[in-house]
Amino acid sequence: MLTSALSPAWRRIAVGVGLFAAFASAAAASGIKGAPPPFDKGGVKIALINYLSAGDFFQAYEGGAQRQARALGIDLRVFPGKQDAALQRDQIEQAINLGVKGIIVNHGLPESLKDVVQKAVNAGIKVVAFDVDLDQAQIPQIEQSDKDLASSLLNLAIKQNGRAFKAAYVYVPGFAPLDRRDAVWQSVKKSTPGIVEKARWGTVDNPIATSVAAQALAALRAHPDISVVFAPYDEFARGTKLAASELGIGRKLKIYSADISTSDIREIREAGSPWVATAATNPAVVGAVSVRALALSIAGINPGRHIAVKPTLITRADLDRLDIKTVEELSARLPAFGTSDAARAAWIPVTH
Ligand code: SR1
Repeated sequence: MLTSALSPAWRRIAVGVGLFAAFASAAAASGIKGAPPPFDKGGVKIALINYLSAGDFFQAYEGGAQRQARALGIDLRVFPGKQDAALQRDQIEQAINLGVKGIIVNHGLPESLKDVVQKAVNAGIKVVAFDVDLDQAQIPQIEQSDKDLASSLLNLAIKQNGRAFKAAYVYVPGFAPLDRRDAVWQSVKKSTPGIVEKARWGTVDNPIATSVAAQALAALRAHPDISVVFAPYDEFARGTKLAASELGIGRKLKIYSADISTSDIREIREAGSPWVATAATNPAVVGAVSVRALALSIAGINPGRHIAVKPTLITRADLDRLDIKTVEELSARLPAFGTSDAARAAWIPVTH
């Protein structure tokens, strides 16, 4: 809208906002002193192309990426994920046409991405991938050490429930982090035959937690002897917890999950909650690491083929003991959760 079409008061606000935007982009355009090209000049354009955007994890991931991009004077274009492989391909094409210097691919289906990502690489665009294995040597892979994440949860489950219990498992194949966590679940079941998987469910249909709850309700009703649920994605835990509360079995069930957000902390600490532990990174840190890894690549510095952000095992007892109510409080109490050493360089101002 033209400012001349506005009332004088709104015109002053619009001019103010315009001046702020112009000032901010001038600051970004001026670049970072001492940084390698093109960051010395600023205004570097990159794209974040998501497969999934809904839910606390992905919102916080995007927030962390935005903050790190701003600190680097990067113009970050975010493409929302709608769990639509064709749309994600199309968005990569759009990013190529926009003339971006780099692309972060956040989740997705490898088979539908490989050729279009190769097209970007051939065009000289740097690519990093978070939680999707694009199987290309020049593409750094970022992950949350899913093996450690799942192992720490299952070791705790065995410590708290013994080596023999009836379990349920929440899983959807085809997502790299869930597949890596699944490999650990399979191996633990093999080495601990007393753990019997009585039921399995899982869906990523939106809204995920509600869809999972409908499945969990039927399975838990059919198998009242289940005492442990391994649900390594927070949306899976939320759905299972909803079903347990509907059935009034919250106090005899223990849910072990992954991921954390402020609302997850509330759910874990709720009186009688079956959600007893989660293994998680701070998703904002993972978003920031993704941007830093891409910035290094664009600057011609190899950030490494595999970049891992280490998860922390967080129990309800820890949260209660430290009286932690938010992710920010958790980051302040546990520095290893609030920041990462991955993909750093002296010229990169670190936000997380
Ligand atoms: C559907 S995949 C969900 C997982 O992706 C991220 O890695 C989060 O940790 C979440 O658990």
